[in-house]
Amino acid sequence: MSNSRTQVAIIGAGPSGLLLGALLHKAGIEHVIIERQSPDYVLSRIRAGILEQVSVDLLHEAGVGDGVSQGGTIHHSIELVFKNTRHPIEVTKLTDGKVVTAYGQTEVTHDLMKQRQRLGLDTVYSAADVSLHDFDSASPQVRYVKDGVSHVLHCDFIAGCDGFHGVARASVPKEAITEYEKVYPFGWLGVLADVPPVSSHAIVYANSDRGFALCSMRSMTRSRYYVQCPLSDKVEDWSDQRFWDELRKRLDPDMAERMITGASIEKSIAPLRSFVAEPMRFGRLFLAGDAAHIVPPTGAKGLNLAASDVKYLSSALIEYFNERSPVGIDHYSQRALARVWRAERFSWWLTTLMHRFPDSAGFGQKMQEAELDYLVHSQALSTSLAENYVGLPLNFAS
Ligand code: FAS
Ligand code: PHB
Repeated sequence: MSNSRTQVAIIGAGPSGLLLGALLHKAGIEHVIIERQSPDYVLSRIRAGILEQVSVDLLHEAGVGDGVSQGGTIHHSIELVFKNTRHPIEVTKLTDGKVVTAYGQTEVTHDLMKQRQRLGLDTVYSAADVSLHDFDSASPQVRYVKDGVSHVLHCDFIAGCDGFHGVARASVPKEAITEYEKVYPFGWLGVLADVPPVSSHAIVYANSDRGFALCSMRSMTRSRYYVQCPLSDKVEDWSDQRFWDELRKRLDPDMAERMITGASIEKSIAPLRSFVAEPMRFGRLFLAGDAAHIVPPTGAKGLNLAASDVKYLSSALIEYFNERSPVGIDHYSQRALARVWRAERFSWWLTTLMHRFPDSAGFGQKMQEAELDYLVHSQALSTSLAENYVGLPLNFAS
């Protein structure tokens, strides 16, 4: 049994854990990241693609902003397709200049991992049997097995950045936590392909009576597309040809015509859910990112919420260690949840508006089309969509 000590033990080397580690290191706070998968496995998961300005600013603050500056694509609008017609929503004009940046989560994770390697920071990959102990005391610890050797990491705080299926939230006594959940009756089939994006200036969201579709990008030569599919579908049910044909049927004729198709380099089906665990602090254990909440990816909020949690949590821990003030850590949960619930609302609203629900044929479809028609002609509703899409400020009246 090997014993060691640090100030903050971070569980999970996804975007939340890596970003938190980078910000704590910059403030001179010792930390160790414990990750159950290998680096390659973490990088193999294809997920988010859109960064709010708050997230881009945080990457610069963490010292890894070069990647998004050089490889990101700034967008000033999004496009909504319904009744076979495409409508731009000028988010930048509607929000006095705010933008979103298309830059994949894989790239964000890679940038943060490279920085950690360069700085020689302590990251334990392929850690097995990770368990959390005594986080309701002043001496919490994390235990894990690495290459057959048992380790005990003594720490002052534990950050649960281990995602929806992680061990951190699962370690909290049931009576101490309240979970809110909505599971949607469909999934997203996502395809990554090395073809130029059909729309490189705006993400396209399509509501069709066949179901939802989304056209995104990772670069000018790599595209990311999704179609809504039944939860019973398996990836092997969808050949590339079937995917491209279905995607085209859900877009307007002009975009369908211009679509450049090619072999998929990644294809996966993700379920959609809304989930929030309250509170996000349990003694010396804090939850951040997907460990605490999940949004349906329609609003492109998952990764961005993880980033804002990490901003709040890193500031709170820095205040505790460097100024010996508990104010930040005492307010972390309340502060993070205020922004989480705003993003949950927006993601639920856009998902409900854009997807075909089993019981929403006929009248339900007409209601969606009527709301979309009102939206694209209403400055007020378009502004509401725009200000949520670009991301609410970190400090907002709540
Ligand atoms: P992550 O889940 O990314 O990272 C958690 C890490 O903890 C993982 O590396 C995991 O291996 C590790 N871990 C888990 N259990 C552990 C244990 N017991 N011990 C140690 N380590 C452990 N968001 C969008 O905005 N747009 C999208 O299109 C989008 N698509 C998504 C598709 C899928 C299939 C999923 C699951 C999520 C998607 N998301 C999307 C949301 C996603 O981007 C998350 O918001 C983002 O990954 C959150 O980052 P983390 O909080 O770091 O959690
Ligand atoms: C993506 O690029 O993967 C993406 C973009 C916007 C979304 C969801 C996913 O709303």
